[in-house]
Amino acid sequence: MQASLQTRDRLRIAVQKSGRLSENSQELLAKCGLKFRTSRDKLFCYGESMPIDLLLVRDDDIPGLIAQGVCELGFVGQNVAREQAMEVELAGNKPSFVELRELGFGHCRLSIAIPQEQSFESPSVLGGRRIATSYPNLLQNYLKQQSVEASIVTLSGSVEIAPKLGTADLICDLVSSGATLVANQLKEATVILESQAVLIGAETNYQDERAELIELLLRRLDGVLRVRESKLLLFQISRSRLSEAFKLLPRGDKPCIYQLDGSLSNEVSVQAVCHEAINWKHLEELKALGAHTLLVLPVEKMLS
Ligand code: PRT
Ligand code: ZN
Repeated sequence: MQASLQTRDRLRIAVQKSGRLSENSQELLAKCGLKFRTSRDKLFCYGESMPIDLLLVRDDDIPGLIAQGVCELGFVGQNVAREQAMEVELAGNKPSFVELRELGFGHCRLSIAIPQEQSFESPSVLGGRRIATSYPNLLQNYLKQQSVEASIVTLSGSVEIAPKLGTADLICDLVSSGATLVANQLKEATVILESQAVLIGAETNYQDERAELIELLLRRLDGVLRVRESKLLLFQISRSRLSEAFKLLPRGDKPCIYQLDGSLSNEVSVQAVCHEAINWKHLEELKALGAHTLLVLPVEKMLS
């Protein structure tokens, strides 16, 4: 029987054991109030604060573990999630996981890169070339969309040295700072996927405790993700300037207004939770409107 069909009263989340996503993934779970006891084999960590356990695995294995029902949720790069979903789709099937939340870390792009001395006027220059990649399905889909025929050389690693070795003419690989491309005399020609870490999960309606645990975790995660950029802005201003002041505020919740010194004063105190960065310019513009006693405070937790 498929593991997801068995009833279970604990949830399992898979995260990358060691690599670029490990630290941020575990930090995010800690902020959601999850604590784990590390086991000796360091593969399975028992959840101590909630019935949620952790699996530490290779990132590429995470979508498969969800598909098999070994775990319910996982943290992976969109590059991995989309590549594996595309493989299933190109075979005419439906992927067995969905992207639930973008997590705001692990940003990179999957790009086609060409030797520095070459030019890239349009995707048609890829026609008939050999492209090395670890993302054959995303690349195949891109080439199909562009109506370009090229040959895909699938490699599991060290893609960037393929042109130097003569095993391919150009590459399709992940780029973040671009330093690796420069070091290999390559340049970014076109981006085929903008990627960041995502939470993925099975498209299953669990009939046991797991349904409630997923809902609870998503609610906490949403709170943590919102809080990351959020700040509480406090200031005092004349009531007559309020509508102008509101136009200057970064995106956020509806501000609360408090009357100062009883009903005689025209001054009000404003309290606004902003979900975008508040910079000096915002404060200076508010001050120019007559606002004073401006305070920007960090928000630690939020539950809406
Ligand atoms: O062992 P395991 O299979 O779990 O790890 P891994 O080696 O497959 O993955 P890892 O840890 O390298 O990357 C995990 C995830 O981090 C990726 O799937 C991406 O979602 C994300 N990520 C973000 C990156 C990069 N940035 C990145 N720069 N993954 C890889 N790179 C590599 C890229 O492949 C290239 O070799 O870094 C090099 C380019 O970096 P720049 O800065 O020189 O452009
Ligand atoms: Zn990997």
